[in-house]
Amino acid sequence: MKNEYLINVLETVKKRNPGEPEFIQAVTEVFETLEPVIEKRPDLVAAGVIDRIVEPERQILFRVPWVDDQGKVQVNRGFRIQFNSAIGPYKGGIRLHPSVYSGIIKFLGFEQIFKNSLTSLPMGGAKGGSDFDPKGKSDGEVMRFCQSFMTELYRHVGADCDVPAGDIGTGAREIGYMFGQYKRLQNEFTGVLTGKGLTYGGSLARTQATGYGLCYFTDEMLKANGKSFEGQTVVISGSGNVAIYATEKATQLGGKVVALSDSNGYIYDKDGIDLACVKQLKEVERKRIKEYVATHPNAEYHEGCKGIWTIPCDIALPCATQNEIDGESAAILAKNGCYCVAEGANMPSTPDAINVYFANNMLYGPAKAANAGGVATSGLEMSQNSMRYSWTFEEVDAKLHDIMVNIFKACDSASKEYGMPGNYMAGANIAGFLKVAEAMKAQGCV
Ligand code: NDP
Ligand code: 2IT
Repeated sequence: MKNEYLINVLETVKKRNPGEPEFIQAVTEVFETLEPVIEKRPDLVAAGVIDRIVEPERQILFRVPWVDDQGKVQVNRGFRIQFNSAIGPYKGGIRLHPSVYSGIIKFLGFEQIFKNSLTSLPMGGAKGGSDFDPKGKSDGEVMRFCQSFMTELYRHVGADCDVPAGDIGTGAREIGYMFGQYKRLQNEFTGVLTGKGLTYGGSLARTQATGYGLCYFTDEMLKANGKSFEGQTVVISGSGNVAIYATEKATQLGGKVVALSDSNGYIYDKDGIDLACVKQLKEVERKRIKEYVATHPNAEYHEGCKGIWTIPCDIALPCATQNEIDGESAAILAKNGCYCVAEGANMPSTPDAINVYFANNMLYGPAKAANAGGVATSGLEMSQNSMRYSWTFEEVDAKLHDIMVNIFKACDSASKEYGMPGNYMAGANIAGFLKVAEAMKAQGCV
C-alpha cells in the first residue's frame, strides 16, 4: 500500500484496536484494494468517509449470567457491534463460539458493511456474539443462555434499528429462544431476528441460502471464465449450515463433493459425500463428522482440519471459519490442480493464501460477495415480515439466484473499471464501499 492517507488511517486503526489482529487483517485487505478509488475520489476523503467507516458507530459489551443444569452460575460475555447504518438498519449474525472476543466481532461487523451493500438491499452492517459454547449443552442450558443474552440485547435492537441472525453456533434453535424472549420483553411480534422458524415468520430458503448462494455465485464466476461445476471434484470444509447446503447445491449443479470437516477432523469419501447421512448426524443428532465412517466403510476419517486441503480437487469451498486456509495449504491446493476457491466462511483465507491464489491465476470468490446470499435472504425475510406475507420457496430461491448473479456482475465490472480485471476481491470491496461511501457523504458528518 503506497497511499499516505490510507497508511495513516491504518496506523490509527492499529493503535485504537490493539490485540485484535483479525480486525486489522480485514481493514488492511479493504484498504489495499481501495487505493485507486481514493485517488479518483478526493471528495470522499474530504468527507472523512474512510476515517469514519473504520470506527463502529456503537459497541455494546455486556454480562450474560445463566444457571447451568447443576444449578451453578455461569457468566459469559455478550457483544453487539453496530458498525454502520448509512444504507439501512444494522444487520448481521450472532456468533456463539468460545473463541469470540471483540476482535472477531469487529472484523465480522466491518466486512458485513460491504457484504450487505453488495446485496443491493437496504441493510447496514453489524455483528454480535458471545464466548458461550453451545456444544455439549442441554436444550435447557442453551435456552437460559439465549434468554439472558436477549434480556440485555433487546433494548439495543429492533426491526427498524438492528436485526440479528445466525452465524457459527447460532441456528434455528437459538434464534427461536432469542425471538421468544424479545417478544416477551417488548410485547411486540416483529421481524427483529432473521432465520426464524417457518411457523413464526421465517422465510423459506433462508436455511439453504448461504450455501446455495455460494454455489450460484461460484457458478457465475466459473461460467464467466468458460467453466462449470459439471464433473468437477469439490472439497468443502466445515459441516454446519453453510457447508451442508453448499454440498447440496454443488451436487445439483453437477459437482462431486468428496470431503467435509469439523474442528476435530475431516472425512474423505471418493464416491461422493452422502448428504442425507451428514444432515442426520449434524442437524438432528448434533454428532461429530467422524461418525460418518461408521456407516460408510469406503470413506476415510483423518484427525485435524488442515489436512482437508491436501485432497486433490478442482474447486475448494471453505465453509468453516476465519483463516482456515494459510499460504501453505493454498500452495498445496494449487499444486494439486485446484483452480477455483470461493468463500462460504468469512475471511477463511489468510493474506498469504490470497497471494497464492493470484500468483497461480486461480479464480477467487471473496467472502463478502460469495457468501452474501445468507444475509440477502435475511433481507428478503425482513421484507416478508414487513408485508406480513410469505413467498414460496421457489420465489425466494429465484430472488436469491438473481441477487448472486448481480453481485458477481458488480464485482466483475468494478474490477474492470478500476483496472484490475478478474480481481473479484478488489471488485467486491470497491463496489460494496462506493454505495456506503456515497450515502455517508450525503448524510454529512455523523
Ligand atoms: P455452523 O455453526 O453451522 O457450522 C460451523 C462449522 O465450522 C462446523 O462444522 C464447525 O465445526 C466448523 N468450525 C467452526 N469453528 C471452527 C474452528 N475454529 N476450526 C475448525 N472448524 C470450525 O456455522 P455456519 O455454517 O453458519 O458458519 C460457517 C461459516 O460461514 C462462518 O465463517 C460464518 O461466519 C459464515 N457465514 C454464515 C452464514 C449463515 O447464514 N449461517 C452467512 C455467511 C457466512 P465444529 O462443530 O467442530 O465447531
Ligand atoms: O456472515 C453473515 O453474513 C451471516 N452470518 C448472516 C447474517 C444475517 O443477518 O443473515
